Amino acid sequence: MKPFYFGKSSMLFSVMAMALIYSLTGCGNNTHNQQQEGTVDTAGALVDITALTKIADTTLTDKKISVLVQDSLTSKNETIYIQVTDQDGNPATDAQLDYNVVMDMGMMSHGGPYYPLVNLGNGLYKAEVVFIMANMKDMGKGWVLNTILNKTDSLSFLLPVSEAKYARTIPVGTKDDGRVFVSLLLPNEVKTGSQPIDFTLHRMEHEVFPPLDNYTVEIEPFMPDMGHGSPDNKAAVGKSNGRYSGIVNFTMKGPWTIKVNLFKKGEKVSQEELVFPVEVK
Ligand SMILES: [Cu+2]
Repeated sequence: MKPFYFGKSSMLFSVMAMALIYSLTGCGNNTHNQQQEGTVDTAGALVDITALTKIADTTLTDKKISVLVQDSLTSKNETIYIQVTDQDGNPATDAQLDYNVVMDMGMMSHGGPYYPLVNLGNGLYKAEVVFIMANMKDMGKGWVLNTILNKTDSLSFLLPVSEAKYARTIPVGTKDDGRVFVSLLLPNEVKTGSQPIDFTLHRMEHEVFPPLDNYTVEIEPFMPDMGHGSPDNKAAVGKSNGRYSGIVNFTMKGPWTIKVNLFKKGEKVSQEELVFPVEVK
């Protein structure tokens, strides 16, 4: 990834300098993994909590806060689940939870795009964060998830964010909106055939990363080894909140790339073509 510049950002940290309890486990360390009962409906998609990996938990007075993820966290658009219970593990339904994310790189820190917390009920919350880079060895604490309970108590978790196997969040310069982070939400491996393809777009505005609407994400799937593309693809169009959805058609198995260009009012506005590798199984 190309280097990019972030302004100094100590604001979030000074607000959070209250009860900093770091409950870090390394990548893939599942020793605190704990089975939980039941599935939860998150706007149509069922989440099996028992299939999630707990990467951290900690206790604050009478509450316990756990951080759960699908497998592990990498430098892309990721979903994180936060669970609040009492000391006995019963869901805390009376808690009010907020959060933010900051990357501490030692000499400086910066934020990244994240969506408002979704309350799934039963003390379970869904956070969606775009990790625009991976943690770097010997450079600060890396990504920190700050949770704020009932507007007063702050608990911070170190997040082990490693480099994504295939690039899924790539920055690109644009004509009007400066540097834009383009995140492809496809998994590393997909099946053949026609299927939905989703993106999120965020721009940088000083220290925040607002979602970016009113673009069209043009896609061109391509098999570099064989020199062909595929028919019947549809550009991803906006669904608001920086979310875009289109159709991609992989006509055979093997390594593909998806070339991506950003358009606004029919004009190409991204300064270079982005290339996302996809393994079609
Ligand atoms: Cu960073």
